[in-house]
Amino acid sequence: MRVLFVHPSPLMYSEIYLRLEPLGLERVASAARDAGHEVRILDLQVFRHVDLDRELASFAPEAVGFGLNYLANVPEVLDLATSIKRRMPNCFVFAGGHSVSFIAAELIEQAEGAIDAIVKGDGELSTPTLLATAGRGGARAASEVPGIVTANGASAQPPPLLESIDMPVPARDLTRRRSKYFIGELDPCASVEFTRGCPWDCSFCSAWTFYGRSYRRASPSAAARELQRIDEPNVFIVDDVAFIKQDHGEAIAREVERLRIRKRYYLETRADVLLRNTAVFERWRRLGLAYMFLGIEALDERGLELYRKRTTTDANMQALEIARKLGITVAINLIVDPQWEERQFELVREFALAVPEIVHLTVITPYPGTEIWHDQAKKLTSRDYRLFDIQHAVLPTALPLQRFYEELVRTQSVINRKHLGFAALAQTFRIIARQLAHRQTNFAKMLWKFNSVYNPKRQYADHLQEVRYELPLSTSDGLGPRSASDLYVHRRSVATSRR
Ligand code: B12
Ligand code: SF4
Repeated sequence: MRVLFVHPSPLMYSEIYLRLEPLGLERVASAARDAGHEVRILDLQVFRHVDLDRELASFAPEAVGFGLNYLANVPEVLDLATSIKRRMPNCFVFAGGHSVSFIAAELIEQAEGAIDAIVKGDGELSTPTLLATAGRGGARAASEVPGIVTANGASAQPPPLLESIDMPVPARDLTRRRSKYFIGELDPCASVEFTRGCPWDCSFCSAWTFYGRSYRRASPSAAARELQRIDEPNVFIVDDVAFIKQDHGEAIAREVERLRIRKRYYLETRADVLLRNTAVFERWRRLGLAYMFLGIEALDERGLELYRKRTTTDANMQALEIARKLGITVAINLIVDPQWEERQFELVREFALAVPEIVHLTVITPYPGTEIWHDQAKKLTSRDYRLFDIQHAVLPTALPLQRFYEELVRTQSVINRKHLGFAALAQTFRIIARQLAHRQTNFAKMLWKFNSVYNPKRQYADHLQEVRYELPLSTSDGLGPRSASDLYVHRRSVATSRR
């Protein structure tokens, strides 16, 4: 079959800092290609809708698969799927990814025939089976494939979990315009996966429910070989929590040293992991680890408990000290509660100005698949998919909504100005000069975008747009109190290693 995989457009609010290759889509595309299909990828983060039209005309795909990791992309995908079905009624249209796995049945209904099937969970095993079945018997037969949901219902079998994440190797050769992928000054930047899953269970997060709390590790030799294959000088390690297991991180480091791979890295981890496994971060610092994102989330014990972070403010502050000593630039995330008033924003501004780290703010958002969805979904003030990007408030705000955004953006711009202060600017210009010499312009463009993107009027106006597609309240996993394991997409854990 000729299969076209499509990643939707970026969300404006994330594009300002980064734009990264669609690694999950590349892995699924690779699995489909290994199964004998003719495969292409079109990433709408770096191409436009007219390019998709051209691709549909020239490639004439028999199947189109959309990546739907993000709820905010659902309206765009519904519109694209509808127009593809109108234009090519025999084309098999399917979707897969993180968010769509939690709303599969509802989305099939909402698509009114434009989407034939949804792949829940890991896509590498199910997709080739789905394509083979669709090729033989069309959409009707597809509902028999484990982990697949169609208009005929869901397969009784849970989605198959990939035992080893060493294979398939992502089809990076299929993503075009790769120089457009970057994160901050790591420009251009590729992505790599060393582990999959997270053994913690934070109440606002769906990473652990998606993988049924399983945790899988790539073999050190496969991980290093993959780094070796990457052309870009910079790499984003996409693991939910990097280097949970010190020995695993050390073993990959040994291979990287043996192969003399030299790159600069960005990763995300937890403060307690950094405290416990400092040695492995130190070693990776020597190998090129330059940036680290720490999900601190709250500045007080009450908040940490509420989000079930299972860490303490002391541990968080100690971790920041360690990162500073190691010379790693740290961005920390804090969760904004819509119930905040001016005083709480003021405290965050004071904190952000007092620490050298970059402080990033995200607004608490109940996503299907999280525990807070079950307590909070009934309170939602909007179910417009596009607002579920953790930069908008979809729960009631204590301040009038406009005031809330004014405070939020004011806090974000204080933080932004701090990093564009005089000393930072001098350094920034050196980086830009170096990158322009290599024709990389993503970072330079990003710096000037902040004010046009983060604008309280614009954020407020986003709530006033016409809403054509709403996130359904009765998602497959239902509402109301339930046991955590009822939320899992993958129900069988492999290679589970708890903390
Ligand atoms: C890397 C990452 C990013 C990258 C995205 C790079 C890219 N273009 O794909 C960046 C940093 C840009 C990013 C941004 C955001 N992210 Co993000 N991100 C992740 C992260 C940490 C890993 C994703 C990844 O690459 N995993 C490795 C690959 C191999 O797995 P995968 O993508 O899930 O793909 C597998 C399956 O999902 C499936 N699959 C995926 N696509 C497809 C397509 C088809 C057709 C099929 C059949 C199957 C399939 O098969 C794949 C192989 O098994 C996840 C957490 C997680 N554990 O998933 C959060 C996560 C997906 N992100 C999240 C969020 C909230 C965001 C932001 C909204 C945050 C923000 N405001 O900045 C933005 C929005 C991005 C946008 N739309 O523009 C949430 C999603 C919540 C939700 N329910 O919507 C997650 C779950 C994090 C979390 N813990 O809450 N993110
Ligand atoms: S927030 Fe981080 S540590 Fe908590 S469950 Fe999600 S990925 Fe794991």
